[in-house]
Amino acid sequence: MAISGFDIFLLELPLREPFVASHGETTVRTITVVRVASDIGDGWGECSALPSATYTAESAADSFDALCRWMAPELLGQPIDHRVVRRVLADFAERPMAVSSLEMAVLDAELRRSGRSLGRWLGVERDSVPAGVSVGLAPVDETVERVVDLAAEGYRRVKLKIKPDHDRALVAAIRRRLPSIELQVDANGAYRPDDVEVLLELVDMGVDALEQPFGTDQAAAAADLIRRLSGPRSIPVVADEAVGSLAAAQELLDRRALTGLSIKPARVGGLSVAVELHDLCRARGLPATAGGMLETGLGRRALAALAALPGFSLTGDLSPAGRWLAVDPWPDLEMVGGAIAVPTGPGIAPDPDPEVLAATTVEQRTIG
Ligand code: OSB
Ligand code: MG
Repeated sequence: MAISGFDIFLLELPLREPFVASHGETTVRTITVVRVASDIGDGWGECSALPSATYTAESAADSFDALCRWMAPELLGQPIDHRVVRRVLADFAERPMAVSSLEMAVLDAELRRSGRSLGRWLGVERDSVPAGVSVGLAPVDETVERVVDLAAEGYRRVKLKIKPDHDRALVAAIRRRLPSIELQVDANGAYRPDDVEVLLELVDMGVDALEQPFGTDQAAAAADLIRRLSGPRSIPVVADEAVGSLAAAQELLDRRALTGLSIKPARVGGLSVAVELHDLCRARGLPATAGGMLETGLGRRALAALAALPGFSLTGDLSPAGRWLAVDPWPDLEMVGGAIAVPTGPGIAPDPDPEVLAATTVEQRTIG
């Protein structure tokens, strides 16, 4: 029951439309995926690091390199047990997305072997989750039309990317056209502490949650904003890139610098840490939201299962992978009636299509 090897792939997947946020623009989704081989069978994991190291310090190509050189070799001969991955790779805390991919691959192999789905392993009770969509930065008129179309497709929640001077007019226009859609805004850290008045105005305009308004080193500004959002204005201030671990979440909680958490399995070091963060949120009564990373159908399936846990009270970035990816080796999730079914097949996802995988692979390495 030991790990015998890995195949590590760097893929280039074209996007349907550029994804623009204040941390940069993505047009081709370079992404690293891993396949683990063992005597109980194979499993697949996704390293969701973005093409460039702008959102967090990890990037797809750099992760590919680290996985091949240092991380996968550490696991050769180890038992095929996802808990071992976390323990053996404890020194790679600076590379949570790469660790996450290896944990996912090993967990997938274990679940496939026992015929269980990820949802069953997590113990979820819901069989579907509401669909939500993230909308990149674009001119206001264009964004409004885009959001109206997405709402007509059935999405229950929209998360608008905002930045200074691209906020009030946008939120006002969306609220005029869609008075009751669940509306979150995500600044990816673009505001400065003295922009707090603008953020309060957005809340008064009917924003339901504010994601990462300030930089990751601006906990005091987040705490100040939270203090000023009392009473009817007390919407969640959601931390995204500021929380890369359980310890980071705990510290921000102690400083009263978050009142909601975006949980992305990759960003926090894997599905098992994501579950621990979910449990922390539940214990503290904090709303959680399942955050997307422009994943393939593989990563998106993991997210759909995770989002079915009871603490995810804010709708997540739960759109099919095809919302962004024009080409994807994995079969996609489907949105039906504004909801996405929690996958029920064995493991985390079915195998990728070998032809699409080969056609999109730009580098491949075998370890072991
Ligand atoms: O800040 O939430 C973010 C995607 C990549 C990196 C950061 C973020 C995002 C999203 C989610 O907004 C988009 C999606 O996967 O649908
Ligand atoms: Mg975000």
